[in-house]
Amino acid sequence: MKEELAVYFIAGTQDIVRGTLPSVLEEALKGGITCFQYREKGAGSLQNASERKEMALECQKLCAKYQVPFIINDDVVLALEIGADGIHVGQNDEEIHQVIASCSGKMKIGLSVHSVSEAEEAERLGAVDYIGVGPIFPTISKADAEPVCGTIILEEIRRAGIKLPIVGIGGINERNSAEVLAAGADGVSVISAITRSDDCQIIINKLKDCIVK
Ligand code: TZP
Ligand code: MG
Repeated sequence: MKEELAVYFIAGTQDIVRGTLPSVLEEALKGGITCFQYREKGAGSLQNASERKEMALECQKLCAKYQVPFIINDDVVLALEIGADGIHVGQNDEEIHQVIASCSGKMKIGLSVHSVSEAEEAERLGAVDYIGVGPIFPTISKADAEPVCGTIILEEIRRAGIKLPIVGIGGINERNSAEVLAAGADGVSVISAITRSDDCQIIINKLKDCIVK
């Protein structure tokens, strides 16, 4: 799992400023992302269930072509229906025990946490495969984001002995990713660093270079 978290791209229709989600995703896959999460959420997102499913299937197909895990954000029914590689939920999404009951053994389970105690609870559950921690830095991509926690939270979670794979999220780019990894994350998840770059291949290479091998 840790290797798959290295450069974890997240996007939905609402994040695309140039081109289409499939075209941006394929560029990112060519550039070497290690994981993709389809997150259709907030202003500008697809609202129609069949359009979302169609988009999910198109993204899933692209990920399969490049052998990159395809994860769905906060939609257990869709994830099960199309056989996604994983489901990711936040603290205010579908209840984690319910997600585990429906998805454990069928796909990876990711959970967002914003504190040491939430990270400890995630580990205690024994069925969460990785945690997303953030927002590490201010983000332009999530209107209802929790307060910024800084890289210190990663150090605190590691100091508490949490062994779960960690991916940092929120305002991460090629200039600050080394700091996120040094603080204890196994990888970085990004939206705008890729969707708003002129050349995502260069950005992805830089993000990959920060991973200590
Ligand atoms: N959860 C916490 S911050 C965030 C999400 C989904 C958005 C991250 O986007 P960006 O553009 O990489 O800051
Ligand atoms: Mg949420």
